[in-house]
Amino acid sequence: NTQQKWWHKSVIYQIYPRSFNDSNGDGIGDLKGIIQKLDYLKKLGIDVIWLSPVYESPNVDNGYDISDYRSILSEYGTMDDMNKLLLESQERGIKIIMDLVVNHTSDQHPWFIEAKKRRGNPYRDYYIWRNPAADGREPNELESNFSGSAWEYDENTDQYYLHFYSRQQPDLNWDNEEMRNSIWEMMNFWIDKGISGFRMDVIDLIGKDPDKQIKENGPKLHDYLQEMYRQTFGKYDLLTVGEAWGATTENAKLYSSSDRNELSMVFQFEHIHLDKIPGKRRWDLKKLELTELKQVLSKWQYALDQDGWNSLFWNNHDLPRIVSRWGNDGEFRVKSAKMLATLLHGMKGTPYVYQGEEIGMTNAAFDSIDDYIDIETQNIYQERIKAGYSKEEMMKALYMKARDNARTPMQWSGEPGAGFTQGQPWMKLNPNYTSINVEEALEDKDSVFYHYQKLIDMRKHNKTLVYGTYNLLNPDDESIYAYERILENERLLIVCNFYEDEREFRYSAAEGMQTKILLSNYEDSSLDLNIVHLRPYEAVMYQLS
Ligand code: TEU
Ligand code: CA
Repeated sequence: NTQQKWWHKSVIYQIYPRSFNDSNGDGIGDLKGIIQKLDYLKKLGIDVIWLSPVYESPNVDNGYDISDYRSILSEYGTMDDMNKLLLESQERGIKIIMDLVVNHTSDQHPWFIEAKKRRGNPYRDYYIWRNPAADGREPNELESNFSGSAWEYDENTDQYYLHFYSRQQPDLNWDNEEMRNSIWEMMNFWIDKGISGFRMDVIDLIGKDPDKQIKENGPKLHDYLQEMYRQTFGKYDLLTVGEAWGATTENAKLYSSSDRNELSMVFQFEHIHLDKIPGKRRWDLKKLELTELKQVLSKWQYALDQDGWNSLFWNNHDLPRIVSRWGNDGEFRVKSAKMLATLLHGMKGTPYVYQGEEIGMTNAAFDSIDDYIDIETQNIYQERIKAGYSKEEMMKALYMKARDNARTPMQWSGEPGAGFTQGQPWMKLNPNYTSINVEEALEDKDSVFYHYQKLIDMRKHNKTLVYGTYNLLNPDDESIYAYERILENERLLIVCNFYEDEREFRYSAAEGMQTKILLSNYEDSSLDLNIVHLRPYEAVMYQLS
């Protein structure tokens, strides 16, 4: 990478506002609550906040259904609070990127309210309308990602409209130039406020071609992104990250090569799908294999080494907690959370930390379907119970995969309300807040928090960590993930044991080099690389020079 960018060495922290910190006791996180925690984030050392949606919204999908892009949901505060958040973050050297949800709007957005009025309405073509099929049914077989058909019938105008998410989230028609111009204006409004970039929700869907049943990676996708670049952020030095469930290493270069003028990077999800039975949905689980994780992550590291840029993440507001998935959320919670952090933050790319990950928060495991709030979860549960699945197997799948696993309120302390709220939290707390919380973590020098703090700090000073070339070792080893990062004469060696028993690792390429331990989750990790006995979930980062 010839051209260095500020976001190459940044670490980004995702805030899901509803569950982060409640300042006024109504049980809902808010902007003032975020401002109160900026010093905490400063202490953690992150450079950028990605703020999940805080815009006006009926909250069918917790803010991913926006009814006004230019105002703040009153539950979260006011535009004054938003301005204050930008200012106070800036004072602490923290940048803010906003969530850009422009594949769809809320059905309460004025554009859609207009569009629904009659076929000739000037906003009609902002959305995607089709006549019923000959038998009066849906125009085609396209399915919504939230279960059922992607088409909703509108009786008033006798047409169907498209929605890849809930029917309260109609898809925008990106082929309409006026619509695109409205989006550019809105983006420039936020850029003018001083934000540092955008995380772009399901951006790989905007080039859709519904008549050919093409959802992801449609023919016009990259044209639209290049137009967006020219019309909005291209003039500035901003960070843009596109959510792209359909990304492959090939099209990731289309998005993120610097000479293509599109995005800084994308979120790809191949490593997230490793527990999914191929061809089935993500609720149909298979066993995780470490060799597959190595294969996928390494493929991405190699592919974008010279061209493009990777984002690195384990978690977000849609995914289960990583310690409950690849780690161990019981006896070895702390060790495995640190191991997983070391593995990810040792790689080349921009790391993302999702709120609570830095203290090793775990999945929720609610006993009752009624405790799950997420629309996706409620829909899949109903759909599958109807289709004959048992309650037990569905609850098990939810425990592993429900998005609410990531959305339980942030655990700040062991007090009632977990220090998140003085009132009744909008969503049930994970009962383990009494022992897993920020207050405890800050008091314990061996906590997961301080491990993240070190990793985040290292990226600011260690060029090899930022730009070193990645090289996988022992691809077939089923329990140890080991790799090198190489830059000129310096080398980092990262060795991670994924299991709760002892394993051996041998490394012969250190001959004649000085070996130093930069970071470990045990106090006395071996310095002799000829044969390293790794204890449960042991993770060591060595520096060789
Ligand atoms: O997510 C995209 C998305 O497809 C996921 O919701 C996916 O359906 C699920 O998590 C895993 O299969 C984005 C947002 O991150 C999500 O919160 C929104 O619900 C969705 O878009 C619609 O805006
Ligand atoms: Ca509140």
